[in-house]
Amino acid sequence: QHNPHFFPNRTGIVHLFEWKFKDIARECETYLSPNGFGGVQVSPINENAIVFKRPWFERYQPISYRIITRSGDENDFRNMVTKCNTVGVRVYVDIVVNHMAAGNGQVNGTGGGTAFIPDKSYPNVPYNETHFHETCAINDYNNAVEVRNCELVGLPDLDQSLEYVRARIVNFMNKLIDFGVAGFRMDAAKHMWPNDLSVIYNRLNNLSNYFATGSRPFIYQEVIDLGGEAVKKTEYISLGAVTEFKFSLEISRAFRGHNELKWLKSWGVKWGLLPSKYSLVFVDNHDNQRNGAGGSEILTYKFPKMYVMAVAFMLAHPYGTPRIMSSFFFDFIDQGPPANVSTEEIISPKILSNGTCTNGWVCEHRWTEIVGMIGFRNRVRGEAIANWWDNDNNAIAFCRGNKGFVVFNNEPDDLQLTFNTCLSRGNYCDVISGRKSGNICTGQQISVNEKGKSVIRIKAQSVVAVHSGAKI
Ligand code: ARE
Ligand code: CA
Repeated sequence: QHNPHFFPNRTGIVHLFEWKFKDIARECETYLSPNGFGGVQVSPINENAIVFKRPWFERYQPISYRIITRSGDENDFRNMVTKCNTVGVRVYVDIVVNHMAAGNGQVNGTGGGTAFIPDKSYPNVPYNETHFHETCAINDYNNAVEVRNCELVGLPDLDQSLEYVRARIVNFMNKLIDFGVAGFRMDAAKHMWPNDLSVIYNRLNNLSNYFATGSRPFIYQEVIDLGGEAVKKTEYISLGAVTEFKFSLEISRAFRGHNELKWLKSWGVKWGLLPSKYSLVFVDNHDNQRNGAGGSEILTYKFPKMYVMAVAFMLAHPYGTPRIMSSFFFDFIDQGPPANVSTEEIISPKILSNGTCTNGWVCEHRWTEIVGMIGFRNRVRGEAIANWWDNDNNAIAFCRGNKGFVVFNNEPDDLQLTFNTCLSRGNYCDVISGRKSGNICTGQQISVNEKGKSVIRIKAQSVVAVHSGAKI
């Protein structure tokens, strides 16, 4: 359950946060597949509570396991999964089963269902109060029992030790597996007992016929462990991968200039990160781009220069399974996705002729630098880091075998030096400032001599990356 099942020569999971299924299907066909992305993570797909002003977080308040949200219905979801798989892009679903919706009285769902919260009654599952833990609040993260059996921000807490609850969860997840999903993000896994999760995961079907016979679903569990709490990320790694929030924090700190880049030479387990195969990595996610774990250190689209460097490093370095955040613009924390003010329908991203998005969507995954580094990662797969170089401060460079070379300059001034690129003689397109288009580079061109050397100029706070797939 640690294998993401990417198609060959593909990598990276793009979180198309709050996108509609129809738009995701089109994105798989027209952009993600042709550009080598491995898969997409979709926002929770099951019926959720309609919360006043439609904040993004309402998707984390389940009303039932029927597939119907502002992203679309079951039919839209199935079509999307089929289309994405057909063009070689996998689908991972965000699964919210630690809890159900909160509220004061009756709450309405996105599929026309209702719940009556004071009785913990969710008739469209159905769940009643016997399926939940006693009401208590999580205040003390040093108490594992409280973290697992009390309520996360007041959300009624399901008891996954009960056979009835396990069966509801397994049935929901198996239905999605049979539709063709490749795996799941397990929301709030920290708040569920590893043993209960183990029973649930073991009852999941093998993946559908889009996958090799006997394939198990990829599972990545949301366990925020920055140290110093009762629940440890290592409790979950035998069950599946874990979201490595320490990666997000440390990489953000480094590229913010709060820790010299030269230290990244030992990036990986020496930094207290999980072994690579257990580690789902990202610069920011939908929570910490707003607040929460890591807080103000976390780099996001709001700091484009530093953000691009951090994402480029994540993709250039072989550690972990990378996830790219694809956001909508927001001014305040609770702000929901772009939507029609009267119908509250989500507005589709519009793609401009230069390939970037508008209508309120950031589409980080379409930034030249980020998609260029997806191409880099695919090209250098299996090649070790070689020829590490640094200036003893905030400029670093390395090769990936003899297939790729990358240099990061987080100094206040431009840098010009002769580098050993490990590449064969020829001209290469920098995939950060542009791309290879036919026989020309739309950005900077890098000439490598017969000794593998090249004089490269790297602007302050930027990256240059070349690989054998972008040779002209
Ligand atoms: C909303 C309101 C609350 C209200 C509640 C119930 O904001 O004020 O009480 O509804 O009415 C998301 C939002 C929440 C939102 C919730 C439900 O972030 O604000 O509550 O949806 O709509 C902990 C958990 C971790 C969790 C984070 C947010 O361990 O699992 O808190 N992350 C996931 C998702 C979230 C989602 C949920 C879980 C709930 O990614 O998007 O919440 O499904 C330290 C600890 C961490 C802790 C963190 C909190 O770092 O180590 O464990 O994370 O602090 O910042
Ligand atoms: Ca719980």
